[in-house]
Amino acid sequence: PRKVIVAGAQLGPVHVYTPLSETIERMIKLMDDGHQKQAKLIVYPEIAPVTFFPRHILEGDELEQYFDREVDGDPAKSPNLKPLFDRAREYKMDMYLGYAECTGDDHVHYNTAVYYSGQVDRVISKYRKVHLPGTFEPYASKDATNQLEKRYFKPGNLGFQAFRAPDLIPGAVTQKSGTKPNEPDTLGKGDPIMGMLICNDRRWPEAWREYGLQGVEVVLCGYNTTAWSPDLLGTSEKISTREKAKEEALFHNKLCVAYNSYANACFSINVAKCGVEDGKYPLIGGSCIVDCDGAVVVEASTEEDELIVAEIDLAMCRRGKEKVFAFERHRRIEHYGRIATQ
Ligand code: CDT
Repeated sequence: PRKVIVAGAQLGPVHVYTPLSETIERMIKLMDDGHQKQAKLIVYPEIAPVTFFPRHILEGDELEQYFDREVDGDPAKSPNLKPLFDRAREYKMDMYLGYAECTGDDHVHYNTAVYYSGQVDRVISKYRKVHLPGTFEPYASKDATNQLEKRYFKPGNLGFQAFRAPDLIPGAVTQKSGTKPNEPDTLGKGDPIMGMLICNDRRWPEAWREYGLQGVEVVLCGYNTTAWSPDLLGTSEKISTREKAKEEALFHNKLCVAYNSYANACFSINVAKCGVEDGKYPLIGGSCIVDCDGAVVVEASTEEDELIVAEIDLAMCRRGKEKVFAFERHRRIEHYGRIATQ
């Protein structure tokens, strides 16, 4: 067995007026809870510490206040985020942390997640959101819910790089430096292979498959998904009420993460920021940990701060990766040309 206890730290609403220190405190409280429950990895939502600001038209300092900058090339030293890394260090806990990133030298904005290894006390991987949803210009109607990610972020430039989480599982064979993540001699025995996505990315099977082809065992994904925005999502008779639209958004969330976990024989930890922000912008909850057969292992039951925890056994991934449906072995790439060329 390759067992590890993992946690998803769902966050309830964070409003424009919520002080950052208050949200960081809430996040730390969830980490404390995870530590008590012996979690070795905690996953936070997309742009976790602040309100989902891309719904607003902002510029100058009003916009910049939501972005974090690395210090000496290290996100763990960024003043706003540092308390989270400090606590994770104390607990030797690994952490996926989503935040809005402003690069130091050239001032580029990305929607970013980093993976901090509590075992080696270092940020060992960074992912920048590739699939940015929404529009550059706001909708004309002042009642519309905007999603101005194309205005505020550049598409991620780091691709989908799987990585190993050192010593996350006791007894795993440590990789020689320079070993590729899916090197066959240790596949299934080495440190676990991880991949990161951010929100909208989870709807693209190509993104998951990029990780699947690197032997991924756990995909981590934080999200902020609006529960009601007819402008963005379109309308139909089927989703004519707020309640029905939310039901559909929750259904599509689960559909994506369950199917793609199955199709790539990996676990996934999917974590929402949710509830109604600023009294008028509803976000779905539905945080869940999914196994490599596509089954939901545990799911949040509220739209508030809530920790979901599960012990997962990564040895279970071997069946899907090695037996009859092994997607890697039986693909027919000679027929897939359009996927990468159009
Ligand atoms: N944050 C984010 O990427 N949200 C998108 C919603 C897009 S438009 C409703 C998502 O895919 O959940």
